[in-house]
Amino acid sequence: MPLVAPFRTSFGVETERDVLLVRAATPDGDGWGECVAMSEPLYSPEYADGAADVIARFLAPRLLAAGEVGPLDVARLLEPVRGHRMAKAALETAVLDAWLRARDESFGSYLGAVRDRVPAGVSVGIMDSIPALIDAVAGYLDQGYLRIKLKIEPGWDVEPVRAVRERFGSEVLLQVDANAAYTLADARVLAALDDFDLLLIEQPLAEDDLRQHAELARLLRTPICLDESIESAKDAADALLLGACRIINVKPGRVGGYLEARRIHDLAQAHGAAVWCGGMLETGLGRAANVALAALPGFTLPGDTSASDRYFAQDVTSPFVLEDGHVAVPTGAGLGVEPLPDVLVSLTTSTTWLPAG
Ligand code: NPQ
Ligand code: MG
Repeated sequence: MPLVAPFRTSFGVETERDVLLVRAATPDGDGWGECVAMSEPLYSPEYADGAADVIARFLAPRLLAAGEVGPLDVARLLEPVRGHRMAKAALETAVLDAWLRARDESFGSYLGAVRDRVPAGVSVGIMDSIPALIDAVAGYLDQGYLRIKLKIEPGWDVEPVRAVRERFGSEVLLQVDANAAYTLADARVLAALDDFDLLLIEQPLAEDDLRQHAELARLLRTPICLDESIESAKDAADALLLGACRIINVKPGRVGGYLEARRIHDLAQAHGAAVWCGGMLETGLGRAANVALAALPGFTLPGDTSASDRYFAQDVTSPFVLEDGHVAVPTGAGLGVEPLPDVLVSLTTSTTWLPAG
């Protein structure tokens, strides 16, 4: 799917989204799951073609051999296969969607949503110049986005943050995301961001730098939020108790699914830590489930739950839109949205059918 504009982060520039969808065909009807792996292993070790391969060869066969499978069975059946959380999440989501549609219950209701709409934030890529960044942020604020996240990297950090604060004022909810681009040796630059009253700094150091994040946290006033480092509820417990972060960006794909994502929510709530729902440039299918998750009570910060048109001119489902800076939680059964058949056909480059038995 072509992106409406190139999206640049500290790990590269993306101009299109390679999307992998899973359809679970069951006697009671279909269910959908979106695998959030990128086309290249730059955000995490998983990548779309690899996820399709591990699903076809190792994961789906375990489910298909298990007979009747409910949503609570999937993680246990796939547990012997190490890693590949994004691939596993797509399968679990497809099974959960089919199961919920058959029961006529929505994702939000099942997960424990307490809101019918969620505040929307937007992630703003690294730009070629400060004026270009100011224009982009102005456009998103005009559309009503309630929180701005600036992507940063060494050389694009203090000055863009200063420029956005000076132009739009101290009231704008503002945060930054480094996608692991710094080391502890950069602590002084990162501490310079303390002057700008940011909500948080997301994943400044490498994903396996939990101890270093705890050390950095002692040098900063701005709360550290972890994204790439948190692959499970166990990781979340370790990070919170180590003092590596005070906030967690919950991405269901990164942690193996919506059920594990909910465990992280519950754990963080018990710990008194805030969570928010991240984004991986999902189509309307993944976005629907994210918005449902973001409606849980512990999701107290706006997420990267943007409208469809932040990324796509034509979404796979009917689009999610911004209303008064919020996105509505779907109320229909399961995800509450389905692929538009013509759009799905026009975008599909390959299909693999994995028969049961
Ligand atoms: C993050 N997302 O929070 C990610 C990273 C990210 C919305 O900032 C293609 C597919 C490009 C997935 C670029 C946001 C991507 C991607 C960035 C995910 O770290
Ligand atoms: Mg991030």
